[in-house]
Amino acid sequence: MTDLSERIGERFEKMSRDEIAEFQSEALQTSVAQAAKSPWFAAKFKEMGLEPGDIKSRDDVVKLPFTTKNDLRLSYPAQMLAVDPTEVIRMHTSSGTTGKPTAIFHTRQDVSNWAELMARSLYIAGARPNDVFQNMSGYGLFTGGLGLHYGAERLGMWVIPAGPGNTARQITLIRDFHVTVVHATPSYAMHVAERMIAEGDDPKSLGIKIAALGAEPYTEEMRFKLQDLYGFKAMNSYGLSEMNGPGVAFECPYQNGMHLWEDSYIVEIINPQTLRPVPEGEIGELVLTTLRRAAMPIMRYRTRDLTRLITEKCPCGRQHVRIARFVGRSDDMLIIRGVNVFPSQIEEVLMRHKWLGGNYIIILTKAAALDQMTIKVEISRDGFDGTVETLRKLRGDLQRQLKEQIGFTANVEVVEPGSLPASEGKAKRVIDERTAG
Ligand code: DLL
Repeated sequence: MTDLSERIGERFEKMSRDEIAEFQSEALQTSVAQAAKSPWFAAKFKEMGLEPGDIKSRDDVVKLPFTTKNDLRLSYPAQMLAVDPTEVIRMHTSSGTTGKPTAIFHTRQDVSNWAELMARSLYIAGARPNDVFQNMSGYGLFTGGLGLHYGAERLGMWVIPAGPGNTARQITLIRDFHVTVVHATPSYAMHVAERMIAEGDDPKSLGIKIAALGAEPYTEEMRFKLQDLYGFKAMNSYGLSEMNGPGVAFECPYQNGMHLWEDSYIVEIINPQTLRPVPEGEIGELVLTTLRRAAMPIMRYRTRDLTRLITEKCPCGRQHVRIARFVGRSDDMLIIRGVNVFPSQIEEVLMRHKWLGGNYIIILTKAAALDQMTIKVEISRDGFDGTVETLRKLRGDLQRQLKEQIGFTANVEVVEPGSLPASEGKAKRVIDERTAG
């Protein structure tokens, strides 16, 4: 398999809307028949009185049952396995920090399809075989390591499997091997930049051209800040272990939403309360059905991730539908004094300020039965002029802008650079110290 167009699955990448619809209808029938081979879906379909043959086109996806994270936990370890165990060559687990892990299985063909999706994703972001790629993601059960690794190799780049952490070594490797494409979480990319600045170094001097950034929510403002610091193009990258991992949706150079690979997933956006589709273009919960996975097909997986579809034509010419930057997860929504707040709304305000760095945390407490929110944010080493006057003005501005954004007053503490816990993987932004009741 030497031809680049074959390696990235160009025939899928270039599909027209009609071709996508036709392909999906076929692939859904195969995927449902395959799912029915697993004890979990066999029982589920039986309970619903559904025969795989009832699914005749992609529109019939609505007849299928939803699958939730809890279903995956209940099916642990292998109730959703749809092939003979000897056909499995890899498993991953999701990074959930609470409860039982959820295991996802892959056949050789599944791993190959995933590598193709990942290679295609990196390709549309602008990466080419002559690039040098450094993967700063955790290897192991987390999919950001091997997922990106296989994709980058499939594309044909020179791959450095650096893994996360050890920031000094990351910087040396990037420099010594003229790395042009990196992959990291946005919070870790920010940490590396701030470390360099603290040491009198300039992230721009690294010469990185493209950064694939994902695995956690981040705002457009955070993207701008990172692009400014490094001089690279920051490309949003989305995926989740249940749907393989990275490589579900990726940005093209127009950076106007992520193309979701519809040859591999059927996408729906639903209202999480009513479970009905939202009107086109409105924000709702992303629901995905696998089309090209044999070991573990998953029907209508409720991701909990909130986004909207962008159906206007993309100037890049690709016709796979785009999803907008995530607002957050339905389970990330904070309820503070009865007001619904997403951490991303706070990040948006913070990242607009040139005097502030990229690291912050939100602490929730209770005082006299009233919710209190304290935001600790690091000052920027190069942006801040060091005067008390500036600091006072900054706090005042932040408090006012946050009030406009979220509707109540938050305490803002501007802290020393490097004083908040640094992130190597997914950043933990919210500490909720409110006790129930
Ligand atoms: O984070 C897969 C991945 C690895 C994606 C590397 C991109 C890059 P999980 O650990 O299962 O898988 O976490 C999936 O992370 O449901 C979202 O809530 C969140 N997430 C992932 N990418 C983005 C993104 C990997 N670009 C969960 N924007 C998902 C916002 C994201 N949230």
